[in-house]
Amino acid sequence: MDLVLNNARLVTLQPGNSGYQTQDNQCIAIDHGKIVAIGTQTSQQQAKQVIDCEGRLVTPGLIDCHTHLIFAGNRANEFEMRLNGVPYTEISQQGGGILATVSATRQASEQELVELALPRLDGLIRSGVTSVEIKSGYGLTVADELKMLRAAKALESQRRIKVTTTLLAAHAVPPEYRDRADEYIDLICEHLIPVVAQEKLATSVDVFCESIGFNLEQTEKIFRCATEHGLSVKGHTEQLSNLGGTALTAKYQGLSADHIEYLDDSGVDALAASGTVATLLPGAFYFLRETQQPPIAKLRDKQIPMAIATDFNPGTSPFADLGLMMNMACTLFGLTPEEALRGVTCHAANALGYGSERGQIQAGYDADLCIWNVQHPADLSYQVGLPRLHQRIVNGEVSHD
Ligand code: DI6
Ligand code: FE
Repeated sequence: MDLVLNNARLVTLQPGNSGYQTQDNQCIAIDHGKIVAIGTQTSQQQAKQVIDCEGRLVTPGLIDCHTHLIFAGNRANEFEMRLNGVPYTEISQQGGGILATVSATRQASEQELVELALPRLDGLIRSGVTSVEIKSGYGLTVADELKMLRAAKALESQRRIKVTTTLLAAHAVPPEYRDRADEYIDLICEHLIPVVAQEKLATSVDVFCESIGFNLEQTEKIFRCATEHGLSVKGHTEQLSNLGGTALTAKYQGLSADHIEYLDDSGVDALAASGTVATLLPGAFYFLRETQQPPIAKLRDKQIPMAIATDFNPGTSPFADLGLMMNMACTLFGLTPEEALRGVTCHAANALGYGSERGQIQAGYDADLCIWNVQHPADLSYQVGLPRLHQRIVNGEVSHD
């Protein structure tokens, strides 16, 4: 045995459990990066390393299933503009917004992008994140999108963290393709998705399906192409208006539909039928001072898994703290702290296609764990900004990041 955790207060988040089902005095045995046994006693004499958790709470490592961590530049000026009364859509139409970050990101080298991302990643790590999804989408050329994906992957060699990458070339129409969005979609389908699939630079493809992004027809073209190349799909859908992107994502067995403030009943039904995860991004809701609430009661009623993520990005969610998002999911959307914890563990794992490997404490699962300096699991949603993480374990290795 490589590692044994003793005297842990466990919240396993195994399916079927309702309530936290907290269990005290538990041991977890870990070998070759995987959890091999859970119980009240294990054969710890043979373990190479033993950690006494001293009764601390142990949960699965947290999973941030939606971020835009790689970018250059800063948009504090737009924050100021918005508070002086200019709406986000207008800033974006004037070449600000996403396109402002695109021009800064194009000028940065892959190495510079890695350096800029590290402090953001460290924020997430301090909040207990062991797996993070990172999207491209600020390059919008073949070369710059590939550069972003490579920079995202390179973070794995800098910190003890698992990175999942998503191609979001359809994030905005690049300035060179102004009024020629369909040609840009063709470029993505013909020259980007095949390379990304071939070089395994991403496992899924995302589209910003919105009036200021791409319409349903363009979104479907990308989804069809991604599927043909063996990549999963995801959507930024129903964030600012209801276009039907969520139902389209569900039609392509999407891993997740994200934002969904404007989701209607038919969109909820489509999610229920496909098993697609509903990812809530309360940071963007809060930062844009949105008032339209995602349809939480209906999602709950249909037992649609709800994930929670930071959406970390320079324009609409500059918050590198997944615990803060758990708190916001509770205070702004009315999730229970238990739903919030499932949202950043088992449901977030499903949103990345890792539902049978990560996000739960179960034999056979990856040994990605957090040991917390808190007593009750609700504390993880209740408190913000306190140094409550005691230790993080990724693939059975204790992290000292
Ligand atoms: N929706 C968002 O909230 C972010 N992207 C998206 O499609 C915003 C990204 C940005 O403003 O830079
Ligand atoms: Fe996003």
